Amino acid sequence: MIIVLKNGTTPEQLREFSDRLSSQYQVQVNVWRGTQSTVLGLLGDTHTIDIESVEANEIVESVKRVQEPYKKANRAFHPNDTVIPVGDAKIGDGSLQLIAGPCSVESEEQIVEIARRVKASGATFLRGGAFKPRTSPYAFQGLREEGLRLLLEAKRATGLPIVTEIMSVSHIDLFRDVDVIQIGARNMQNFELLKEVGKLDKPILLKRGLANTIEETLMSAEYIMSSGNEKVILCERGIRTFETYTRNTLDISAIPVFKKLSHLPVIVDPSHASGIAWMVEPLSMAALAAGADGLIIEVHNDPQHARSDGAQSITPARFDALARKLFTLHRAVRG
Ligand SMILES: [Mn+2]
Repeated sequence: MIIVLKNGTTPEQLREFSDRLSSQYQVQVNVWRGTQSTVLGLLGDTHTIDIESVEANEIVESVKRVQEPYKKANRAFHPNDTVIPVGDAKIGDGSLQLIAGPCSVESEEQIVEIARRVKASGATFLRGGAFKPRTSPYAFQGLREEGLRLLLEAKRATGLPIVTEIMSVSHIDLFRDVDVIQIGARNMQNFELLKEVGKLDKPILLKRGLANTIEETLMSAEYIMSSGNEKVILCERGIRTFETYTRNTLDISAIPVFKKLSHLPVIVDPSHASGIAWMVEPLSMAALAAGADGLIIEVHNDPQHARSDGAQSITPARFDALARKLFTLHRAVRG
């Protein structure tokens, strides 16, 4: 971290300020005195330094971080890829993980049938929403506890581990048998929720917010990890841009950037990124080619009558054809 001091800072002010920094934080303070200005270079663990409080000091002209503000999620401190085992699957070990299932759990027949079909096509996880974050309070809100129960039925029937979204800290106990807890895009910066799931010993699929930067996403991962849970899976699901043809714009460039900056696995959601069923295939192929560890895809046995996100859901038959292409592409790009 580099701190530029204002002209006219007295030697006493400088000494007092640098003593305070080195005693308050685990840092070494180096001072360069120029003819025009004085610059401090802070070496050591600068992650816990609150830039705004440093900037508020009357002798400080400007502050610049030269290191990322996240540590546990940072590849610089953890060069090897993080691999997260769930049942027989390993997320992040170079294998292709396919998480598939309906937007919402609607009935036992629906979720069990879809689970059987996607498993036969090579899916390694079943997704399904029980608690649904909907834009309208009048839209279907999910089957809630009953939805979780039906997901567990589908898991018993197929052996597929389940991925489902949590929306409230008050629901944590209900999620004890869920294999992977999803934090949805709208809750990416619900910091109290992040801290609570950070106390669990369970993988967390953290979706990037629709208007959040890559660094903000990594800071949300840092919240979970700094609370004790290092099993975080990043998920790129499209961001809001000026384009209106697609529901969101899939940020393909986020995939290699996440991989460069962090050691955490990256999953891509082409369904919510596009909002259009026919785009799921090309976006899935692009994401895999760009280095994603897996995909989370909405599959419905009757998309026209789906209670949510029917327009972006593909049928089990289409998922089967897509999975074949993806496994072929995976062999080609990963050797
Ligand atoms: Mn959905």
